Amino acid sequence: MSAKPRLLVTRRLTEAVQARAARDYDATFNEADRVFSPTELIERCQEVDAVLPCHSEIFDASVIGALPERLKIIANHSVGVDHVDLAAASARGIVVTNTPDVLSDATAEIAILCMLGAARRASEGDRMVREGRWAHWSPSFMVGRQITGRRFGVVGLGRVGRVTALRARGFGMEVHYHNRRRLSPEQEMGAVFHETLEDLLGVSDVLSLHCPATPATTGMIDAAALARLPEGAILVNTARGNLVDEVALADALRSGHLFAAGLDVYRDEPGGNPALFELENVFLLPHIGSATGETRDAMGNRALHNLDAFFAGRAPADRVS
Ligand code: 8YV
Repeated sequence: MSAKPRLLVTRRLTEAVQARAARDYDATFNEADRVFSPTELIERCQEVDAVLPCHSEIFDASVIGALPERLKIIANHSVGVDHVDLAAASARGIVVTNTPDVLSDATAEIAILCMLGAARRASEGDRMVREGRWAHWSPSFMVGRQITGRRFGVVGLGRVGRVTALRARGFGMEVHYHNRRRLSPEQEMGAVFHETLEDLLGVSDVLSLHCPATPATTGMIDAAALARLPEGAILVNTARGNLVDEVALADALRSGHLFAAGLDVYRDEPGGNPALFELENVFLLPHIGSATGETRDAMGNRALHNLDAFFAGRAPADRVS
């Protein structure tokens, strides 16, 4: 029997996933769950045939250029792959996979939480009660925005976008979307297609971002885009921080043009943007879109499934490059 492939798992994953990885691979784990520096990441990859990273490990061209010949696959534990330079990986003949589908429900739940948290001033209310500042009540106290029956604009009606749109429809929201290409009627599920982002912005009482971060989408929600949103709109971002110009967002929140924003992702992670912390009308979460036990198990299993296929000589189902 040939030796098991050597695998580096860069972050601590669920017990079930690590047990499966230990059973089927000659696996090295990161029990301390420390984020490796680029130098450490390169060092730890030297003796392995495969790596199973999270979005916290950046495989840019310089890291990929320093990977050993024997390393043939980067099996990501994430749907987003913007932390991997796909062109550099493909030039080196390294296969890259992701974990689509399995995190759509969990991420859609967080998008709805961000929408409601922003619309109904959840952070502000929570802080007030918790800090003992709730000394007053009146009919005009903490009045928020009702989202029922409003227009829900989706940028990127892909897997996560579609589940989120279905959930939004549960609130009687009318779904609009913009994609590079119009979807089939079955995939659209009655959502109204807008050929341009500009058109979508104009009709979005709530705008929810679900597209990948690419050079083309970086900074797409800038000052001009925010200005196109209807007065009192709400921005929800559970995709990637760099889709949004956070300086412009803070301005739009400060001026009141946007009623609020609900964010799970930031340009700088971990940490977020201190300019946003000062504003009452933002609901902020620390990138936990897919953070449920079920989904973490499913993501780990999906990554291992891709590795199993690759080492069995088959095409991994979720190959992105
Ligand atoms: C994950 C994510 O928590 O899958 C993604 O792209 O952003 C998150 O859901 C993270 O990437 C895990 O590596």
